[in-house]
Amino acid sequence: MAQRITIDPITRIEGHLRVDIEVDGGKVTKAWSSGQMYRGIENILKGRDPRDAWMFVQRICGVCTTVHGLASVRAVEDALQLPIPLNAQLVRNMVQAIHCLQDHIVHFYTLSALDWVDVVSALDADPVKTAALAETLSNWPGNSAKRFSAVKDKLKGLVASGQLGPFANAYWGHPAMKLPPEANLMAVSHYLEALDYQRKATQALGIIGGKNPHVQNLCVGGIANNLNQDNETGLTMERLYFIKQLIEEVRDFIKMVYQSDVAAIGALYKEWIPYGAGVTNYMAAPDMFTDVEGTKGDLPGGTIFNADLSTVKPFTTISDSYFKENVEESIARAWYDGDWSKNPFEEDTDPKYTDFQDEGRYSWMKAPRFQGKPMQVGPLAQVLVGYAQGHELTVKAANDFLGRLNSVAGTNLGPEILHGTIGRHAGRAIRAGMMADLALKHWDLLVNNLATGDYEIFNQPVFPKGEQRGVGIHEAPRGILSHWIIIQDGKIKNYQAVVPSTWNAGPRDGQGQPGPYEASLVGNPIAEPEKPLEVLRTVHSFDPCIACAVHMLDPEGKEVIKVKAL
Ligand code: NFE
Ligand code: MG
Repeated sequence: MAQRITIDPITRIEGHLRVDIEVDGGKVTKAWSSGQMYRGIENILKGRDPRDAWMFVQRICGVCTTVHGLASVRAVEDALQLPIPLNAQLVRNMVQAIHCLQDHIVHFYTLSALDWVDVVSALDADPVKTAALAETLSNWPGNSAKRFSAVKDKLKGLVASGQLGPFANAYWGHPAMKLPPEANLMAVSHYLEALDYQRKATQALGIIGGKNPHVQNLCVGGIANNLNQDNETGLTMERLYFIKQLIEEVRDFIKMVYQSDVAAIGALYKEWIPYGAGVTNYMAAPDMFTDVEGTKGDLPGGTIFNADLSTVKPFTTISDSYFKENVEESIARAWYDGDWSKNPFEEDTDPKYTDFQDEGRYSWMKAPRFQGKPMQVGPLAQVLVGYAQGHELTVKAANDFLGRLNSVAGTNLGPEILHGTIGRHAGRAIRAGMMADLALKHWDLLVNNLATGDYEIFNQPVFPKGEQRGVGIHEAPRGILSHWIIIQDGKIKNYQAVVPSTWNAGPRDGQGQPGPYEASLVGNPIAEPEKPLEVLRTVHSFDPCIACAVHMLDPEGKEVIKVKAL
């Protein structure tokens, strides 16, 4: 008989996600993904000055701190048909890339690695054998027997104290944990090192943005960094070189540690490769533009349907009509008033809570659809649309990664293995390396442009009478983000954010089609229903951010098992 399990909350830090599953015969047979919080930021914006919106919308999230600001200024600039100076484009790109480095490192180590890594088992590891294992993966200086021994001692102390801190509340000793003790010790050591490297990225972003989280250097029409090299308070060469050094250190960590760990975990858990594919329609935004018009992006955008890479359809511009004309959001199964599916320009956000209804409404998230279909978004989508187009940087990064995974696994697998839970981690690790390369490329482009004496940062926005509409598209760490604005006589008339985690975590639509989280869980094995580790693996692989996705707690349900997974 099917057993009902409710996991509420599910995320490790940012917890407004509830997932319900039915388990039958040791496998998930049905799943529901529910956003448990309503914030209404889209409504707060109505009537405000469009130049202020980016400051408000950055508060949608404390994780993807910059992306809503970027999408917002782009939406207003699209509405006004306002170009920005080249320096502004390049500085924004560095903001995007550096933020993404921090975000991907935190996701893997802090938010999801412990679904695969058994911290307690690391206590049984031999530090010398751990160093030998790590040496087969990379020459990272932190991979010494001395360091692994010190980490093991630190861990012993933690366990003896009974105060596990960030290592409390996990499923240690779970039968689905398969890594040998040495791999666990190596990963715990890298978990601790990751804290330093995410801080370096944060520091670089803080210097460019003036503050982190929530950068202060954007504005409609450009950026607010003083680039004139005669002044001492702006983005001087000294600061730029310090930023470059930080990016290089983070790049080395990503390529020598993060990518190796994901390749090793993918190889050592290769029985997991078939799980978690779910929705295999993919979409990514073009981004990291090197021109003022936003037509030449270093990150490729496009769509793929039904896991078939030959269906790839690129979209290339910052204001692509293929994207804008094909997006709708459905509220048929969400806690909003009405029963429609609409283009975001036509939408409203009018909350109407019922209860958690399995066959009715059960989430604060809307259900975004592209040409009526659910789409999976995120680093994997971006890697696949780039790979399918033969995009040079993507193809090289993906092939390098697959080579590393194959060498640990003793296999010869291709990109077809990327559809699924392990594949989403692989996609993110591949993309993190690409973004590190691009951060440095755009640093060079900026410094070379400054060398020509061009210090332009801002074009003045002018708001004509009447109505203007704009869309700001951006490839955030969790996938394609779009902000949709209608301006009337210089004030915001309507504002909608269609967010990566809404694409992935949204509920069923009016046709009953499940969203990507829901579809990805069906068929996952469940070894112990009281400890649904496998559900965490698949959901965490998307990097959930529900604060973003919904922008009150529900009463008790009728579930058989209710667990918290922190
Ligand atoms: Ni709150 Fe975000 C990203 C956005 S949501 S983390 O990346 O937009 O998916
Ligand atoms: Mg929205």
